[in-house]
Formats: sequence, C-alpha cells, structure tokens
Amino acid sequence: MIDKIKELLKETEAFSIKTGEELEQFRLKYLSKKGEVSLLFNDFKNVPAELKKEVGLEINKLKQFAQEKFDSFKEQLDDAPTGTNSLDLTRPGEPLELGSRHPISIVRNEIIGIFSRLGFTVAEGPEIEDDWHVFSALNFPPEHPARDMQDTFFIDKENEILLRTHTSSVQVRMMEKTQPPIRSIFPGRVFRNEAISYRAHCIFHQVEGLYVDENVSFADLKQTLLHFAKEMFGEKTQIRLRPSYFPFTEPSAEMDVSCSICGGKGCNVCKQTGWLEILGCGMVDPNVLESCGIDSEKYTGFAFGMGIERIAMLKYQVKDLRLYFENDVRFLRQFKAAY
Ligand code: 2NL
Repeated sequence: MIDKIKELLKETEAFSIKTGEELEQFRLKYLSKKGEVSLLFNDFKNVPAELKKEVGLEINKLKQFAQEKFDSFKEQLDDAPTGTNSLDLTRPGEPLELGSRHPISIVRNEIIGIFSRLGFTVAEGPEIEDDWHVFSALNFPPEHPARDMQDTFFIDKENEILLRTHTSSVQVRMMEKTQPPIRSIFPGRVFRNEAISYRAHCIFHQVEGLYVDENVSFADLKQTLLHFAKEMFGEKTQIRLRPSYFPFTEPSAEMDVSCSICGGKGCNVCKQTGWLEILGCGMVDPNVLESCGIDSEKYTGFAFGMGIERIAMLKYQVKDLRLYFENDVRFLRQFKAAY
C-alpha cells in the first residue's frame, strides 16, 4: 500500500493543470468523495496495526500535497483574465491623483509674494548653525535663557554647533557680506526644544524681514507692516503695535491685526478681544548692525519675524498645529493655492 501511495504522490506531482477543466479532473481523480485519497482512507481499516502509523502519515502527506496543489492552481486560474486575448486595450487608464500644495507652503508663498512686490528679495541659509550667527551677533547676552539646552537643540555643545532657533542667522550672514541697502525676507525652518502640543512644535516655519538703509524709520516699519496686513487679511484690516522686548531690536513691538473673522467685534477666534497677534518687530539694535560690520551711525534698519504656522492657523482656522506635520491627505487636500 505504501508503494501505491508513493506512486499516487508522483502522479499528482506530474499532473499538468492548465485549464479549469484539468483542474476539475484533478479534483475528481484525487480529492473528491470517490477519489484516490478517499479510497485509501477506506482501505485503511485493512492495514495491519503495526503499519497503521506509517501508512497513515503517507496518506495524509498525499492528501495535503494534492489539496495544496489544487488550491494554488485554483487561485491562479481565478485571478487570470478569461479568453485567449487577455489584454483589454479599450479599458480606460487609472487616473493619477493630483497632489495639492501644503497650507504652510501656500501661506509662505503668499507672504513672499507680498514682500517681493515691495522690492524685497528672498534669501535662505543653513539650518545647522553656530552660536555666533544665532545668538552672539544678535545681542543675546552670554547668560540669556534662550541659549539653554531647554530651548535649543545642540548638535555639538563644546563647539557650539546647533540647530537655528530663528532665521535671523541668515540675516546676520547677509549683513556680514553685503553693505546696505538691504531689503530681504528670510523664510525657513527653525527648531526649538519644546514639548509638542496643539499650539507648539519643535520644528516650525518662520519668515523674517530686514530693511537696512540710511534714514529707515519706525514709520517705515509701520507702513510696510500695515500694507502687509491688508494684503494678507483684507483691505479693511487694521493693525496695532504693542511695546515688547527682543534682544536684537530696540524699540521692539508686537503687532496685532483686527480679527478678520468678526471684523473686530469679538469672537472665539480672537477670544473676544477683536485682535490677533501675528508678528514681532522693531528697529534693529545698533549693536547688531555693528556686530555684522555695518556702521550704525550711518545706517538704521527695521526687522520683523512671524511664524507661518500661526498665520495659517488664523487664516484657515486650524485648531491644532500638529495637523501640519501629519500629512493626512484628508487634511491636506482641503487647501487651494492661488498660485
Ligand atoms: C517673532 C519675533 C522678530 C526679528 C525677529 C531680527 C533679525 C535681525 C536683527 C533684528 Cl538680524 N531683528 N529679527 C526682529 C523682531 C522680531 O521675530 O515673534 N518671531 C516669530
């Protein structure tokens, strides 16, 4: 009986299956109720007790092999297209899904557009920086808390190599290598060692601006930023400047725009105040100009900085900043770029 089983195993191995009919023949011959495997099981009662174990194993081996062969050919035949000419050349192509601009890119491009039309150029610089370009040249005193490990990601603490915490470092590089007039904006990624929440992230995007020339005044700063606010949030937008402090500007201010949602009447976006804070600004501190090799007796300048995430949150009423980094297409495909 063992010989018979071995022979059947060889037979099933050699059995060629190319069509559904052959597959059915295979099933009838080996796997059906009256097939070879069933017959073997029927004969099993006649096997002497001492051989039952060995014969049983062999029958099961055959059964399993035949079943697996059947299953795999069935799957192949089910998947295969019918007919001899299996390519349907009239079938329409799969449409390619069109991507969309990320909201951070949309807002950044809008800001760049507004300042480009005023004659500002765009400059970029390295994300990995040194202490001089991020802190010292910008008038941060040696013990300033922003230098602390808690705020700054250090790459090499000993050599003071770090990830920039603002794009001002690019402005320092520009002032070091060019004399005024300078009129540029500086978009880029910045890094801060903060716990991630709905309103803070360790990576975010900034646009800073710098204008250095003879006779640049606070009035120039105010009118430039008023123009920006109207372009960005609508012609009716008003601004207000509140006194503030930054190490690199003196005087310094924070700028609010009238809430474009309620028109200044008070709503939950502006927390009933009618105003939204959108940027920080000020007159470049003479120490900063001197650090960068610019004569502070001859030249003055204004500078400002804004977080793109924050402006995009106000513009699109996004309540959780983390959405910008998750790249969920259900979120991303809601934004339409004007250009
Ligand atoms: C903010 C405030 C600001 C600047 C950035 C700057 C750069 C140089 C010199 C002077 Cl090189 N100032 N940048 C000035 C005032 C404010 O950013 O809240 N940013 C998100």
